[in-house]
Amino acid sequence: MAKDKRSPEEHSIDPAAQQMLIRAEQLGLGTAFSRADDMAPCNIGSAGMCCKMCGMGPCRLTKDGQTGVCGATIDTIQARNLTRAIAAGAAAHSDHGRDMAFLLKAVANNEAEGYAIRDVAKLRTVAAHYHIYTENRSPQDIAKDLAELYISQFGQQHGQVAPIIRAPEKRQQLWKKRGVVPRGIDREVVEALHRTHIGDDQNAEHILEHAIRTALADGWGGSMMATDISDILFGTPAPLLGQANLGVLKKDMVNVVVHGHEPSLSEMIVAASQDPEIIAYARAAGANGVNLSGICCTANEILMRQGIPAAGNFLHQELAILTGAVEAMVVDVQCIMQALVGLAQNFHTRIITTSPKVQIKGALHIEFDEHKALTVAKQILKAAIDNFKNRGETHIPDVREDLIPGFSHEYINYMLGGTYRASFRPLNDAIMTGRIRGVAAIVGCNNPRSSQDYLHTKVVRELLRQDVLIVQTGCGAIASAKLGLLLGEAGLDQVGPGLREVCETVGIPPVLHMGSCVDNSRILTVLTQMVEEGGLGDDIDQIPAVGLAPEWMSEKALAIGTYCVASGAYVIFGGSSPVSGMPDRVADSDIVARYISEGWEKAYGGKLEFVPDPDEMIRRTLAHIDKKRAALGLPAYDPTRFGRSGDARMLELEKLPLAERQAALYGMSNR
Ligand code: SF4
Ligand code: MSK
Repeated sequence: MAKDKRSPEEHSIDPAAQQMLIRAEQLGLGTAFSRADDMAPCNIGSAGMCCKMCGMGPCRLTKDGQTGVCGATIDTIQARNLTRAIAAGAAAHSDHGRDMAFLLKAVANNEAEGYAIRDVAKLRTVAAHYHIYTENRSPQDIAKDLAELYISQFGQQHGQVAPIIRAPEKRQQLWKKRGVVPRGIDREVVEALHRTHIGDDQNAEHILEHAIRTALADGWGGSMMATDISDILFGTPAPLLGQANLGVLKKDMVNVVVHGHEPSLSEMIVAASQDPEIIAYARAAGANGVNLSGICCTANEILMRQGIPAAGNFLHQELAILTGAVEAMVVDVQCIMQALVGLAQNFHTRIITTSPKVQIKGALHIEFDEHKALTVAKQILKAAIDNFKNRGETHIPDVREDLIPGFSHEYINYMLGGTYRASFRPLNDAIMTGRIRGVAAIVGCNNPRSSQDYLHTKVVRELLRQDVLIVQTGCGAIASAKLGLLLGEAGLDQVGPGLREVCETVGIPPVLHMGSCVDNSRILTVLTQMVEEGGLGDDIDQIPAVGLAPEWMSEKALAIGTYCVASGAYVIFGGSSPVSGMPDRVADSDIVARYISEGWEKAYGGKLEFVPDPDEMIRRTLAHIDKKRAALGLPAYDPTRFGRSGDARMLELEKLPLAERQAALYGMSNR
């Protein structure tokens, strides 16, 4: 047993997770939490000071002035490692985008069983960005052209990836001037691997410029395309009621948990689960139907469009199996732990892999094929239903929270301005007056090296108190959902006075769930629309906004952070830094850490920093927001000016005697 073994309360702040961790202990089963306790990270590798790019190494640079066998210096090694991680993250997101583009093409050609174009308006809007002719053309014809255009972006060799034109004009010019406009998605990823091979690019800053270009190919390329197509095929999200946490599993039903990232199969599983044939099949097996729920970003995709509940975020994948109530966990791509199969062998749960790219030894593989997706979905559900009879004892924590997800940028635009004057004007105005101090995007993963959900929710709660409007995606969004922060009125007592007024007036929660990992591209779109609306400068780097990934763990998070920096945002990661070096022991081992902060800020107006302490994350966030407010000439943040309007204040005033109410209402100004 590890010396520093943590208790369930230290592993997670989520009561459902704590219950399941106690159960794991009782059963003598390991999870990512216990494995993290048992395995200390390598302090040289985690600081970015180890190179294993060739067979002369691995080289570990732990002394002043030391180089690798080839002569590589510490900054070159760190820049290479970071760039490779960013390229892997960009590849994962973008390959997801590629599959979506092929699906769109198949749907347009009537070759994809069960799918349809659900949001024709979005199809037309997206097509119009690229001057695809839309007048008097069928959605199928437009979709064919859009699919061809998007597919061509992967193998394109010259020019620029198409969605780049959706960035603010000034930002596009900056990227052109610095030579970082991505030419083609695959080209930038391949070049990142080439440049970081032994004996190639040996100038850290030059390597990192290509990291920027590769990340841009993700954010303003593959991810943006994935989001567009998901909305076109499955509907652009709008608010609806959902639930989150393990308590969404049902004792009397066949529980199927979909996990991973791609909505293509999971949307079809949603449809199949409501099919009378499948319901009858489940009833014949003694169950009350099929209960679908999600984990990770597949969860976010079907939660925000269909209201299918989320069983949890990244660190809940093993905990769901520990309930003993899951007949099948159906996985597609990304963030799927190999430990699932071994753990599932202690229960009746079947792990079903579905992607041609992802197989796990010991799992049942039922391959997804978009040409017969509904058939495959039914086959998967029948396998789960057949497994219901094997269920043993169950322990489902009675813990779940309601939430309102589905804040696409289109919906934010609509909710602020209404049907006839959809606009970001009210948001910009609220920031300009100081009612909203600024905006924070709090995104990214869970990491068992910290307490699950603690950093996410600590930062969210404090920034809300400080009148910062929060947008969330990915596992961060599910963390807040589980703790009840994604509800309208329910969370407003924890919110600063100005933000509360805005939320009550517009009728929104103070934390807006914007989707999955690839949907961080929606945040780029929101920032661009805020620039275009006017009053907050003429580029993204002038907006009082910060991006945070408090519990990051995946390479995709590094790609997201980097494209946000390149777009002008200050980005703060919690946890450990992959480029921290050990400046107290090895001089200059923090060259790259300094460059991606100060150097990138000078070049792009955005910077990337790794800050383990949540109080310091909050302090830096607020300081940055206030600095940007001052640079725009906006009034300094002053919460005492607000809180005298809004529903809650009116209800309070109603309780007062008339004279006092009048004095409160008319005796003081509410600027
Ligand atoms: Fe060592 Fe150079 Fe090979 Fe890296 S590339 S492992 S530093 S010899
Ligand atoms: S699933 S990348 S753990 S957010 Fe998108 Fe969650 Fe991070 Fe995977």
